[in-house]
Amino acid sequence: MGISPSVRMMKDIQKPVRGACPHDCPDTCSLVTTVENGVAVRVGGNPEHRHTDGVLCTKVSRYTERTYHPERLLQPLRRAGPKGAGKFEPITWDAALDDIAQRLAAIAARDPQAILPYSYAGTMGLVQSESIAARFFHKLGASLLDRTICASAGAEALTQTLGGKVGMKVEFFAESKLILIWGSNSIGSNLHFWRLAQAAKRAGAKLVCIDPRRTETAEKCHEHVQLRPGTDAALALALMHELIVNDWLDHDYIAQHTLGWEGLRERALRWSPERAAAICGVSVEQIRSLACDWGTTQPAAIRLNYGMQRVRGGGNAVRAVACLTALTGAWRHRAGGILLSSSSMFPVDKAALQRPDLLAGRTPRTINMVTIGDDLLRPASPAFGPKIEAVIVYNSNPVAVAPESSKVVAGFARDDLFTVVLEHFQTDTADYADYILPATTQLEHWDVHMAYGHTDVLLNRPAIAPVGQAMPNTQIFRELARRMGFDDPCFTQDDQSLCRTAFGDRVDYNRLLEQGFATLDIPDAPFAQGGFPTASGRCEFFSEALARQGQDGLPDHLSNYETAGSSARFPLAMISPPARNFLNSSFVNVRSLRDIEGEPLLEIHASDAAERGIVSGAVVRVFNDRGEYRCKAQVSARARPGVVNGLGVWWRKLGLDGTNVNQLTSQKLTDMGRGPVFYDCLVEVRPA
Ligand SMILES: Nc1nc2c(c(=O)[nH]1)N[C@H]1C(S)=C(S)[C@@H](COP(=O)(O)OP(=O)(O)OC[C@H]3O[C@@H](n4cnc5c(=O)[nH]c(N)nc54)[C@H](O)[C@@H]3O)O[C@H]1N2
Ligand SMILES: Nc1nc2c(c(=O)[nH]1)N[C@H]1C(S)=C(S)[C@@H](COP(=O)(O)OP(=O)(O)OC[C@H]3O[C@@H](n4cnc5c(=O)[nH]c(N)nc54)[C@H](O)[C@@H]3O)O[C@H]1N2
Ligand code: SF4
Ligand SMILES: [Mo]
Repeated sequence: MGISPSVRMMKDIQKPVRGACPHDCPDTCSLVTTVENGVAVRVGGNPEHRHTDGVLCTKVSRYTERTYHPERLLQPLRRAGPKGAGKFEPITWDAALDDIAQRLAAIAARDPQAILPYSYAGTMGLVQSESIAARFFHKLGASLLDRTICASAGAEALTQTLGGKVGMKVEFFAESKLILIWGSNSIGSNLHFWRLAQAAKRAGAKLVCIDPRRTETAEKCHEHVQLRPGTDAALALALMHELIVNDWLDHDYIAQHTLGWEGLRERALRWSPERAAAICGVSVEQIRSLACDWGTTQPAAIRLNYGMQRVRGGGNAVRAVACLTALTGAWRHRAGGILLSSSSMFPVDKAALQRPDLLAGRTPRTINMVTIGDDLLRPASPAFGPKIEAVIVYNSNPVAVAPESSKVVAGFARDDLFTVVLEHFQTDTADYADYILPATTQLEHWDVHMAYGHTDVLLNRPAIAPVGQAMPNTQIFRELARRMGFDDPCFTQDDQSLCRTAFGDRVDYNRLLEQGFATLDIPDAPFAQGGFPTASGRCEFFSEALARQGQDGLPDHLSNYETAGSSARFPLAMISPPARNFLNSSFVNVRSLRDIEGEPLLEIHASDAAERGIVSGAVVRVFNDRGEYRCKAQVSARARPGVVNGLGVWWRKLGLDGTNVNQLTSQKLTDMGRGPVFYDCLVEVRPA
């Protein structure tokens, strides 16, 4: 059938094969897969890679269970029932690809913008995410996708403050004397950072967790600031207030390496600890003592994570927190500063991988992946452009992970929508496909990875041949490109060559081939002498760029769209942070991991539960004007009064009533970066 993926030859490898964990996790571990007679028998952590240190999380330690899962998709499937019913029949690759190419060509002949790619970070690999796929959609002239579903508020905020997704080198947290773990459940979602925090703790450091949920991480820190969701900027501004009135400032660092100090000073002086305490729902004393710790301890560092930017004011909050590091000159020490993401430190040649030049002067519209629910239901209009007629989904499960699921489901259920899903499993999204195409996993293809929680590049070699008839995403798009008549040689570039293209000469590829990873050459204390990658070269308290967009140039507290206490009908705030044994909606179908998580749960504080006659184990209805979701209640000290925690992100079809927590979340957007506000959501809970 004319398909010969370059990875098909990997057969009788006996020795361990080095790879990289593909998942959307800051740790990007180096993997070692043991293969016997062509079968992967064990996936372990590489002891030679210092950030992995020989250890993997529970999820990926079970990778062979996922790879050889009895429900793994092994052949292309064509819909054989109504949309969403999940009924499919096998079809050959050639028949599937021929038909898909014909359907896309017909739509493209009218307006290619009616075709939409939908992808995120199912794999973070630079090759199996946006390389041939991006080239394909650029050549087609399809709608562009704004990939905002996770991190764009924080990313934009960091860019407007520090100049990019840059920060401390993670290894030096082990030498910090004070670590604020802010909006991050490190034990659950950043395990290898937690090991560094533990090392710091053993050496005498104080650990403080700032999180509305009493997570396993919060329990193990010296202090837990259990604030209301969406109030981090108020807390950060009050900390600044205290730094100013107590003169815990590095005046020299502020003068030389920051911009907008006078304005920020004036703003912060309006945020007394009393004012912030009332908004955050924490005590004045706790704010004062945290400020004293931050103002008087060096080296001091902040591990910020994305949990705190999933609210209306998420961008402002990240800016406010980032400013704290320059006020005290924390950056002077290699163990001081902040780390949210290290992505911008990687010299990736995105243009070479993705080839935006293939647009050839066309400027297709951009669809925000957060509002896919509304956008799939939108008719053609001059403002919107053509109705979306086709969606090609890869590396994502929007029906489960995108907000306001009832709309997302209604959109994907449209009979006049042509949907193709490239997947490992028949997910909630795949149930709505016209065609499901089986994709290879990380054990079966080549890839190269950057990281967002450390500064090493990793190479992933295939350990086994593709399972069943699975093909790498790249190969599927090559085959489609050929059928669409795209004859530019960039469509036949193979995966190993793409791995080289990703970094060009900027990373030693031979080193990657030899040891599986290569460390970027970055100074230990990158901003000790300022030199931020902003336009001014300074840490920008005041952002001219934001002011030009009509935004407040200084960070401020913006209250949530749905502020706790503002609605009599829906009095509880709901956050939906990740479950430890799932990764977003990945792994929910892996039996042994699902068994650890049990069932979809809503953690609720004893006082809120008692008021409603709810006991642990009871099935409850969680609802608001957007929908209703049933799950089990757990009366738990992990929840603070007034806030319920609906742990994510379950497959809808594996829940109690065929929905999940995103039935309740909204499609509103953050102040910066057009991101989602998953944790800015009011609900009511009743026994079912
Ligand atoms: N095991 C596991 N690991 C994961 C993931 C997963 O699903 N499971 N997801 C991965 C992904 S996609 C990402 S983006 C990363 C990071 O994903 P994050 O969402 O940053 O994940 P967490 O580190 O679990 O931290 C979120 C924490 O923020 C808290 N939080 C919620 N609202 C607020 C708030 O308003 N303020 C503050 N201060 N805290 C708040 C939550 O209670 C939670 O403990 O993790 C990745 N790692
Ligand atoms: N309520 C709520 N919703 C959330 C969040 C939350 O905290 N609360 N978190 C949000 C965040 S941070 C994120 S990042 C998004 C994540 O949303 P997604 O990026 O959609 O992540 P996953 O749910 O893990 O789905 C990824 C899918 O890609 C598939 N996949 C993996 N590798 C490959 C491959 O090589 N080829 C192909 N074709 N497919 C592959 C997997 O099987 C999986 O089904 O969810 C968001 N949704
Ligand atoms: S999910 Fe994270 S911690 Fe687990 S193996 Fe992958 S990179 Fe490591
Ligand atoms: Mo994410």
